[in-house]
Amino acid sequence: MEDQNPRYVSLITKNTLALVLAGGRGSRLYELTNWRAKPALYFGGKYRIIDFPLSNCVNSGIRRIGVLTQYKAHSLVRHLVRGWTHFKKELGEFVEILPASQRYSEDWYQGTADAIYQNLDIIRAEMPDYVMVLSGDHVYKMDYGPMLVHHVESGADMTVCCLEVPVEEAANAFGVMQVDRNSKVTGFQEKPAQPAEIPGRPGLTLASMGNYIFNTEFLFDRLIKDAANLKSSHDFGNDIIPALLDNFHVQAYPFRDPETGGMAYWRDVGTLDSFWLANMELVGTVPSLSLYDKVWPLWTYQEQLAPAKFVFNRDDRRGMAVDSMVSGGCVISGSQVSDSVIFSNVRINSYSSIEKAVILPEVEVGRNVRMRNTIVDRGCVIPKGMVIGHDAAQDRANGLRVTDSGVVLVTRGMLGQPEGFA
Ligand code: ADQ
Ligand code: ADP
Repeated sequence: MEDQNPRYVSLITKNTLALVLAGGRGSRLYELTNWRAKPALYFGGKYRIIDFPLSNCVNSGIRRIGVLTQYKAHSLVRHLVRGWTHFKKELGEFVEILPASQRYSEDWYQGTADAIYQNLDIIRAEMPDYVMVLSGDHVYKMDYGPMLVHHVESGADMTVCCLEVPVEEAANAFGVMQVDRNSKVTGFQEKPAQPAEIPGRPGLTLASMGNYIFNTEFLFDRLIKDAANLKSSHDFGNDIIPALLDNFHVQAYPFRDPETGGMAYWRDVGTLDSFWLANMELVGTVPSLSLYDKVWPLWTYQEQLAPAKFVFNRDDRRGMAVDSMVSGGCVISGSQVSDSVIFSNVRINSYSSIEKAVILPEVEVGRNVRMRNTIVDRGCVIPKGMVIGHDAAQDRANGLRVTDSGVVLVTRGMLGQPEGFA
């Protein structure tokens, strides 16, 4: 097909409207998502999670994009307005913010399907051939073009993007599905306690990534029927997909690494441990996610900042960062940083030692601080001499959150510092 018409993929992506679901809290991130939705959470030194699906859209040639917001949207909206709303409407490109605004009923968005339902008029105004519903919660690089082509060529009514994950990771966390030899979905369970294994692939199950493609008319029909169903929780995974399997064609699209054909990089970063670990992976010598890939640039909002500066103290030979990423506006002065991800405008003062830390923007670390295995939320001032991540009992006594595997979270609230500044 592609040989016959070299513009085939671009014709499909051009006729696609992407709707990114960005209203979820991500409750297993605890205080990190007390004041921001999970898609607004910082990741990788200068990005927010939402930048990944949005960059994927733009790089895939899908340039009509709506972002559906609800929970604690201020930080997300501010980021989108600053970084993502410069598209040219006259070229048929836009990123529009679609907050829950009670247009169809008195309610805020209920489930994910209701969030789309409440924007039917906006879809209708665009009238794309295909609607791509994307989760705004995950970190990955994916060309959506091949998935759209797969959808069109399979003749499906709907396509669900999936990947193989270990059964224990999927249990109670992901929708899982069964497929026939043509990748047609034959069974779907939302967050089962015991996900079914893939035949011949022990220990693995086929999980939904929460990314869907619908033929537009079909989506309208299903959402209108679902809205009238009083028993429905109006959620794609719980209600819409399971109800389709008997009478409609739901196709599975396996997301694989485009170069190796093997397991693709995809991180849910839904817990403090996985958020910390996914950031730590980035500072490894050859990380499985490259942020330096010119073929698949990752876009974000970026403030104009001075270069990161390192002030070396010749007496005790400190004032450097190794195996780390350090963003603009940072000053690392007379202190030692290793295996860490340091976001913009962070100050680290003399005699401190920082190991395996993820430090969000505008943090100030006082002198003589010892910190490891820690996530520091934006705007914290770490008092001089504080020791974090060396003794869990002490951390807890200091009011910090320590996970079972020993990752420590520090927020302004925990330090008794004012939280309400933007
Ligand atoms: P979950 O991620 O648990 O499962 P959900 O909490 O509904 O599902 O979130 C899906 C996406 O929608 C997220 O991006 C979230 O931010 C957003 N969202 C949630 N509620 C919203 C609302 N009211 N308005 C707007 N956006 C909202 C889903 C699927 C599973 C699949 C996993 C993959 O249901 O089948 O395996 O995603 O993570
Ligand atoms: P981000 O770092 O994600 O940009 P902020 O830390 O600025 O987010 O917080 C997001 C929003 O929540 C801002 O409007 C901020 O003022 C508000 N906020 C944060 N903490 C509090 C708090 N404790 N009380 C009231 N509002 C808060």
